[in-house]
Amino acid sequence: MGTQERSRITVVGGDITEQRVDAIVNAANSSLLGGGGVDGAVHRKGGKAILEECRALRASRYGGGLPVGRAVATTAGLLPARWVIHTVGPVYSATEDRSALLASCYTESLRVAAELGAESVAFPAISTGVYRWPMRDAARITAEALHTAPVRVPLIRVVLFDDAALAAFRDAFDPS
Ligand code: AR6
Repeated sequence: MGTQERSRITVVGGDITEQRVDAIVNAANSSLLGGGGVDGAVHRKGGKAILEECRALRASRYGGGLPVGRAVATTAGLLPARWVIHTVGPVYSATEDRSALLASCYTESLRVAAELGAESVAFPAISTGVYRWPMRDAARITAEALHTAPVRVPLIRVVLFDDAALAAFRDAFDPS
């Protein structure tokens, strides 16, 4: 792949719900019916249209819930983005290596974004909150997944909520 065809990846501090991009990624759970953290903020600020589409997806395609590592899109409701891509991160385990599932959240979300025709997509640090994944390890897995993803979206932005997360992700994406 030529240099000009690579995605441009940026790592910034901020709130995922405020990103003016085509698609933001939600760190959801299998139920698709909301929760805390990013998920809570997305549904709170995005309004009821998102939840209604999530309910419809449960009724049609994901009666058993969205599997870990998969992704599905809905409207972004009142948010500045056009779409929300919901993905389900793995709960961190110290005894079982679930890093392929975490990487899959990123690559599957990019695949869905590309299918939608999104030209920009913003990710939070999936699984590093309620799901307890250690930040530096998550940052390394995320950088690897985004740098080697088979699907290209022109602009990828990783949005970190606090200084420690931002530092960990900056180190992983721009090691020096
Ligand atoms: N913008 C960007 N990052 C944020 C924001 C925000 N508005 N809010 C929190 N973070 P989490 P998970 C950071 O817990 O670990 C929910 O209940 C946060 O500091 O949102 O994948 C779901 O329903 C952390 O670094 O997602 C699931 O049940 C990161 O985003 C479960 O939590 C992810 O934290 C998913 O847990």
